[in-house]
Amino acid sequence: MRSGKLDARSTVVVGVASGYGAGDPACQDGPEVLRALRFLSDLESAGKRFRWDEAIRIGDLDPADALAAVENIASQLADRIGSHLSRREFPLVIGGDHSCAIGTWSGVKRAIGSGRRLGLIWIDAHMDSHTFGTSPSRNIHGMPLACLLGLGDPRLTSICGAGPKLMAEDVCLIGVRSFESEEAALLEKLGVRVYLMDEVRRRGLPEVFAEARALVGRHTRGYGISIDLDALDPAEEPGVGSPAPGGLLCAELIDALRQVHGDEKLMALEIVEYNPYLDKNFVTARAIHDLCQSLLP
Ligand SMILES: [Mn+2]
Repeated sequence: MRSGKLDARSTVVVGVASGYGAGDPACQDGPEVLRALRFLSDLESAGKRFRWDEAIRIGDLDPADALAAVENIASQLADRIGSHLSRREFPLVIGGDHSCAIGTWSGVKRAIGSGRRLGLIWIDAHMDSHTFGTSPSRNIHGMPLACLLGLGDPRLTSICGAGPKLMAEDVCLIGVRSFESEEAALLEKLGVRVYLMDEVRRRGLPEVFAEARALVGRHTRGYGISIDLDALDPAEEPGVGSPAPGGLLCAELIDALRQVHGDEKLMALEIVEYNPYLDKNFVTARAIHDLCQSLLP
């Protein structure tokens, strides 16, 4: 095991019981199912310091008001992330749909301070870079990256204060293969590096991932990793919110994440869009466990 400051930190899992940003809310039950399976708690027996936090829920809000629900979840999650980081705990966020990323990374950005920059590796079949102006579905889980870059509904871009939480040159996407032209145009205009699945296949994930890490670490205090499980190939991993054929293999992503183990610049990890109702024999639940095991301190 490599040494590094991160090895001293214990991991706290924050489950986000929210599918309000998705067309189908099934992902909201993902954290509860994973907790009941005790897959993640088993990491303790591998010598990792580990605990589950109480799950984040909307309480008495009207779940039909998706924007209010996502805003509420993001705000709670950002506060929770801030308190964990202040205790030097390593936050592992388990979604829920991907709209929770607005809360996770806004919270990390606030915690590292206004004068410092945050990098982010976004591993996803999609770009998640819509706004209400461009999204055909209007589902907010297609918008979190745009929000974090400062574009979108003010109720979502002003979590933890107005303004972008990420600068375009500190962000990259890996594994993309399903997107709308407006999203691609937005990311290109901003200058965000996108590693489409074709490029990953051509160069291999280890090389692409190493380059991505260098990119998000170059001008930043630290960086995060956000994994949408639909980045993985649905032929292997059925339990995801929006399957898209031709994705990453779980084993190659695990190998890539091993590069990160012990990296003190890794601020938090997020794994989202687990749909337990589409999972078969908990194979995708097991994949989440294995992904976490590969890089957690
Ligand atoms: Mn996503």
